[in-house]
Amino acid sequence: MTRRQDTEVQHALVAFGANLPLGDAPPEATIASALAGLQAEGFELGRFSGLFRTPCFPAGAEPDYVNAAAQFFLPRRIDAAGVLAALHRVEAGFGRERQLRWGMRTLDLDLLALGDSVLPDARTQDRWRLLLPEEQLRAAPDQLIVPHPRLQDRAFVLVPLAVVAPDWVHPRLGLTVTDMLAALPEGERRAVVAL
Ligand code: A4P
Ligand code: MG
Repeated sequence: MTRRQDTEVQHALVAFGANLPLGDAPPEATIASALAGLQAEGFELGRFSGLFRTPCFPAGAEPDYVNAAAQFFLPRRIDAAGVLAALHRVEAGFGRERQLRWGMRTLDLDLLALGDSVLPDARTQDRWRLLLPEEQLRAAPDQLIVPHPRLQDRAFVLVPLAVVAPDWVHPRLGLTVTDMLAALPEGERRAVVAL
C-alpha cells in the first residue's frame, strides 16, 4: 500500500465513528467534515473507505453508528503522540465530550496504526489487546496504545479498513486486515453495510 518510497513519510490508519447528530449535521456529515479537518491538520489523504452503517457495540446502546477508515501519509517528524493530539483537536472541534466510555458520541477518531509501530512497547500492547471483555469496560488506557488494542475484534473497524489497507500486517499478530476480518463471525461482517 505504500504509494511512496520516501523515508520521510509514514502512513497512519485512522478510524472514524459517530452515532449522534451535531446540531443539524447527521453523523455522515460530521465524518466528512472530520476528514477535511484532518487534511487541514496536514494529514495527506491516501485512501478513504467511504461510509458504513454499523450496529452499535455493545448491542442496545442505540443509535447505530456511522463508521469509516482512512489511510494518511504523514511526515515522520510527527510522532504518535502528535498524531493523537491532532485527532483530539479535530474531535474537540466536533463537540466530542468524554463522559461515558463506549458512550454515544458525535465523533470518535482512533489511531489504528502508525506503519508497523508497536507502542508504547510490545508487552504493553499485548496486555491491552488480550484484556478480557469484562475488564475492557472497566479499564481505559491512560497512554497511547498502537496498534489500537481492539481493532482485530471489530467488524465496524475491519470492514472499512479492508477497503483502504487490506494488506497492512498487524505487527504483533502477523495477520493482514483481510485475515483478521475473515476470522470474525460472518454475521458481524454482514451487519456492516456500505451507505
Ligand atoms: N488511547 C489509547 N490508545 C489509543 C489509540 N490508538 N487511539 C486512549 C485513540 N485513543 C487511544 O479513548 C479512551 C482512551 O484511550 C483515551 O485516553 C485515548 O487517549 P476515548 O476515545 O477517549 O474513549 P472511547 O472512544 O470511548 O474508547 P475507545 O477505547 O477508543 O473505544 P472504542 O474502542 O473506540 O469504542 N460501535 C460501533 N458500531 N461503532 C463504533 O465506532 N465505538 C465505540 C467506542 C463503541 N461502540 C461502537 C463504536
Ligand atoms: Mg476512541
